[in-house]
Amino acid sequence: MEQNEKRKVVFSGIQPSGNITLGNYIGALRNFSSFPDADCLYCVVDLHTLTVRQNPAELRKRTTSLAALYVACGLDPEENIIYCQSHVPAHAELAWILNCFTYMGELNRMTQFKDKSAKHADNINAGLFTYPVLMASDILLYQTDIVPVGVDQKQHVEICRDIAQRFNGIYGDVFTIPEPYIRKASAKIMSLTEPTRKMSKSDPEDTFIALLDKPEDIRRKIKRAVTDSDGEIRYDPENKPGVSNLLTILAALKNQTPEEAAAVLSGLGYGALKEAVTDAVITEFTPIQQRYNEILADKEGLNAMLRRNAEKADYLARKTLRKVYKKVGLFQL
Ligand code: AQP
Repeated sequence: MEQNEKRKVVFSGIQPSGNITLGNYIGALRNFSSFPDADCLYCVVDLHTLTVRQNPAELRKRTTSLAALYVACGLDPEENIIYCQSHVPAHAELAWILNCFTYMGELNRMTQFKDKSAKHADNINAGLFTYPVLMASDILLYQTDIVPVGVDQKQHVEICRDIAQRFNGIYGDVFTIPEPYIRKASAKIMSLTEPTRKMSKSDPEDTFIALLDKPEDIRRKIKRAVTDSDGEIRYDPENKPGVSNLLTILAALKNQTPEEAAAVLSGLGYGALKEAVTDAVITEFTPIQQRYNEILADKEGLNAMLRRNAEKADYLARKTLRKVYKKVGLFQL
């Protein structure tokens, strides 16, 4: 790297809105360690979870649990800024400003809003609608270059780019325009019971594998995963969504393509496929769970880490926010 070349900034976050799933792990979490030469921020985006009603005690517990999981998955908290969104007020402050630079029509097109409105028809709140603006603020506050996400979040990164370009068009180069980073093979893991739907942490337990599931639960859930009746192990997401989903999981964990994973098992039955997936998941998760238990045993150490890193994030976020306030004409003392 040239001496004066700016290091890239990576930002991503996960909501503590349920038990972290195999989908969150394959689509996002495990890709977070792919940027050794960048300045990385990994946020527990707790404010986002309030768009759906949460049990307060559960939310608090899941927030520290997710921070511990970040570290357990290999992110060194001295090298990466691991923190909690609500500990850095600039996220909510910038969101207000950017709300005033985002059109209703743009937000109306967001598929996540449509999906979540259908799922929570009794609570279609304004926060659910403006969720992408808060996400844009998360990203833009840190002058982020790269956003590692699963494919379901691509549309939100695109609207973030649009908002940033619109703002820069009026006020000059205030924000870096971010790029999504989506690993093709692992972009979308589907539900075990309804393999045409995304695996989601806020869905019922038997639809997903949680990163903290016990081996016997992993085995049971995969055993019950929906397949089909034709009996051939072949990667064909359109006609064989269940089998293809299992192949995607296996391939992602073994760094193969789904076709390669299918070739290894060719001629065998679905029992063998499920056995292979179970072994791969348990092998991957066991060391993470061991580290997680160690980290969680030192609650004070975990809290101190979160406090230290929130201060670092706050310092960076304030720099951008001051610039934004000045540009839009807010009087500052
Ligand atoms: N099934 C999935 N396959 C691949 N990637 C996935 N991600 C989520 N589900 C899958 C990725 O995980 C990251 C964290 O997502 P989030 O917590 O911010 O929100 P989400 O996308 O809405 O995740 P969930 O699990 O579906 O949460 P709920 O149920 O609360 O809505 C993102 O990078 C996402 O792409």
